[in-house]
Amino acid sequence: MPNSFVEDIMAIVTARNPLEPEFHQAVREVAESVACVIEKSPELRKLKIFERIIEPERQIIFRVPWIDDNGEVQVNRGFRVQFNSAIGPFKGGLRFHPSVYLGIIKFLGFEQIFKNALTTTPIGGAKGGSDFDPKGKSSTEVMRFCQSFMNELYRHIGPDTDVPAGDIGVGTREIGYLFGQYRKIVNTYTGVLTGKGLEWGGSQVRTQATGYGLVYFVTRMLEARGKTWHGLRTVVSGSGNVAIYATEKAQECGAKVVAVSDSSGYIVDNDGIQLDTVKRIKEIERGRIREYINDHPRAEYHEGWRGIWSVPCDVALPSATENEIDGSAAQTLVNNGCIAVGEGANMPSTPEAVRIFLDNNVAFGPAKAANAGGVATSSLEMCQNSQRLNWTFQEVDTRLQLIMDSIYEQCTQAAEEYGSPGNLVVGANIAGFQKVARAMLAQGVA
Ligand code: NDP
Ligand code: 2IT
Repeated sequence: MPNSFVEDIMAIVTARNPLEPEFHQAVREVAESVACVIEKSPELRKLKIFERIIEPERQIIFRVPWIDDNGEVQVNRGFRVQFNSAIGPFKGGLRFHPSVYLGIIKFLGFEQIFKNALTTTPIGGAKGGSDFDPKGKSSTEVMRFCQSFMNELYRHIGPDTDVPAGDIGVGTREIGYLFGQYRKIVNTYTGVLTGKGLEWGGSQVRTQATGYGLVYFVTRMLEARGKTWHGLRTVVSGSGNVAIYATEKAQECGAKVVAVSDSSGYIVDNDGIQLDTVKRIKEIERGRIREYINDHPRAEYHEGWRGIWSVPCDVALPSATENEIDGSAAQTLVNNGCIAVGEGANMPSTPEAVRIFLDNNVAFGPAKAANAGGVATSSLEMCQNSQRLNWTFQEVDTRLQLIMDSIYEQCTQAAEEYGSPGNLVVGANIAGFQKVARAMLAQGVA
């Protein structure tokens, strides 16, 4: 029965959403985890809760025309997939990257439903973005693009409807341009976006939240095995928002972070990554990670980002992009003695990689639980905007830690209850699904 449930669901998903392998991958994993819940509940099956959950409430695709610095007209494609608002307004990031197409936004929006449910805060799931590539663009080009993007998006969002935020290629600069245009169009100052600057409605800790939250979550995974971060060799992929603040908190906890990367290659520094240098190159100069060795000649730079998983480590924190750890990279990590993997990126491990980690008793923190600190803190930003108050760094950080602890508890308890003790993949999917399913049941076929 559970297998036929999964295959029935996959038949619908693949027929309705052809050529979207990332979306299929995300749905299959959740379906496999929750099959046992659906099996026990004729009501969930009869009312087609899962069949409804895999169909977005609304999908918007729009033209984004803009003029580059040479006076040439450029045309990009914009997306917003409003997946599920059963437990709160749609919420989720915007990604600007040339690889963006509908299937990427759908996989991310689908994951966001369950992640947001786990945060304990009332937010639904959504995702958006564009195939616009911010790399190599001037700030005025990025601004003109963001303004054009918002000229269409504004009519679909609102502080009680849908609240976008950042993701790959969208940070405080882009949120600023988007917010400025929204405010001008609607003539109202509201918390319609999160990840805003601290002086214009942003929350303390939001910049750090995904990376810090990831380390808080992995701390609990390590504790469960009687370990602390102290002295653990750690590899973090990426060198963007998530990677930088995961590195910062891991170092604060006593880990030795020895490698970081970008899409061109990776750095190994056996003296420990000097984070100030990474921040300067990435946050200020918007440069490439290879420039790190100019300041630290004892470090090595290797071309190609995949090789980072061959750097021996105790803990791996994939924090760049989807499917960056395949089966062979996972096996290499296991062979090199890796004891814990915490997913900072969304779906960074392929299904084969996840299987290898679980089969080899590697403590594995799945993305929708481990990286939920970012969106959880976005939700705290929404609270502060509604109250027209700003909480202190300490207050937000304490709430973030409590939320990550709660997510860990929800995952371990659900895994235990449904016969997969210690399997946080199953636990996260079941706990996230149950909250949304209960809300959908209560609200009728809507
Ligand atoms: P950033 O744009 O700040 O950084 C992304 C980093 O990943 C860069 O170092 C980038 O390198 C690298 N990268 C991106 N795409 C690829 C690729 N195809 N191959 C190899 N490396 C790549 O994004 P974030 O740090 O915000 O996001 C990283 C991941 O974390 C994403 O999966 C995102 O969905 C997820 N996430 C982000 C949250 C947030 O709050 N920002 C919250 C939860 C999850 P380069 O500069 O060369 O492109
Ligand atoms: O994937 C994610 O959770 C994010 N990019 C953050 C979304 C948000 O609304 O803060």
